[in-house]
Amino acid sequence: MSNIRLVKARQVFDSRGNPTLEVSIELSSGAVGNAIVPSGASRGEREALELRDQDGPFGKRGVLKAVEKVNNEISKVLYGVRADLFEVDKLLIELDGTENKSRLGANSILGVSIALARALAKEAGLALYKYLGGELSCVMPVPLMNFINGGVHADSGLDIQEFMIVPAGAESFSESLRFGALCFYELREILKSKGLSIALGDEGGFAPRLKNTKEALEILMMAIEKSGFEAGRDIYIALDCAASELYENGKYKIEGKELSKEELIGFYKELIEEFPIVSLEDPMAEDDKEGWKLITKELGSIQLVGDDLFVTNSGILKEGIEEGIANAVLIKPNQIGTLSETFETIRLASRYGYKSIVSHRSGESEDSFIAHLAVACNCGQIKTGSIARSERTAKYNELLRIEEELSSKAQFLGVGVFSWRR
Ligand code: 2PG
Ligand code: MG
Repeated sequence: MSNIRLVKARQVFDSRGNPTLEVSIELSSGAVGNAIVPSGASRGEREALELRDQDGPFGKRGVLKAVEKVNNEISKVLYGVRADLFEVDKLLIELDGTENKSRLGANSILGVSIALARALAKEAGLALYKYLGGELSCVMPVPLMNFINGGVHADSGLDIQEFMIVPAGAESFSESLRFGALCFYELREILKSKGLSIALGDEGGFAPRLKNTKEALEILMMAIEKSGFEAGRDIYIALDCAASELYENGKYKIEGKELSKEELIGFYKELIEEFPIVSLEDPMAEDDKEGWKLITKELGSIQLVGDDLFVTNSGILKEGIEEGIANAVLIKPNQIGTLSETFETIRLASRYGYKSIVSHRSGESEDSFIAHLAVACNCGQIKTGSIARSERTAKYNELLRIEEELSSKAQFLGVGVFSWRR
């Protein structure tokens, strides 16, 4: 294993036009790795801190301070250090010295962690997913495709943040993308025929002004059927409710009403009865542990995903497992800040029978790292937006390449990924 010869960061732009960090690492073998860090809009309160400038040429949006941290402090400490991913992550965590990486910034640290993984994979002559996961990484993920954008990702007026289709009835990953794409084309036609906007939201889904959750789901169902598929057999539905955004003074503000936790769960129950919903992400607010307990008891037969709730943090996930809340965890490397910790969370989840879903952020780039991560950890699910906008398709396209490379070794779990052994 060689040493680190160069660590360099620069400011680039993400899919929302906001500055973000790109890190390059060069090893003494000459192998080079790059990484662009994503950025979220609806964040969990306990996420590791993303370092942004207070002022400067891009105002509060800039990441020049983070660039400087990498180019000075981090690059000096890492110069000549053995390029061991686990050891380097550990060193950076110690160097930062805070609970939530607020001194160096989770964006600075993650950029280094991913760039190093890429450089090491190159040095080893391996595809990134194989370097990270090993020879037995071969499970292609079921895509959760966000076709209607709401919440803080669009001005559609919809309270629920993400309406996703899940083409789990397909036989392979590429086939599931085909199901998704056909459905997307129909959805565009349906919206056009109703005189609704076909402009895209932050994650590449449509952002039409619709009345409410039910109308959005009905339109999705129409698109599934018009594209020749059967809802509940070929294609299912998943929602990210991002309920922390709806929570105020112990109540949920949704569709002009103020609901108690019991009423909100009642609302979800009705939706699940009417539509083929297999997964609910953040159905309750991150601070509403009672609500989470209740919903896990009542609706735990479907996938209940903690995103803002667990923030990819193994310590927080552990607490949740002990409390018996949720049954799946969303995996976003920038919520925690290093790859070692990301893998630790995935391992913990699987040890306790929780599912993991690898996820993008709403602010993304051409970096397709999460495609490799999803295959490396064999978790069977990825959430990376719609089948439009290059920063989203970059991940799908990379997965198509991986599937081609894996050839007959590729596995696709399909609907099976949503079943639990009880
Ligand atoms: C989410 C994500 C990604 P953001 O809530 O799951 O879809 O959004 O990156 O804005 O947190
Ligand atoms: Mg979420």
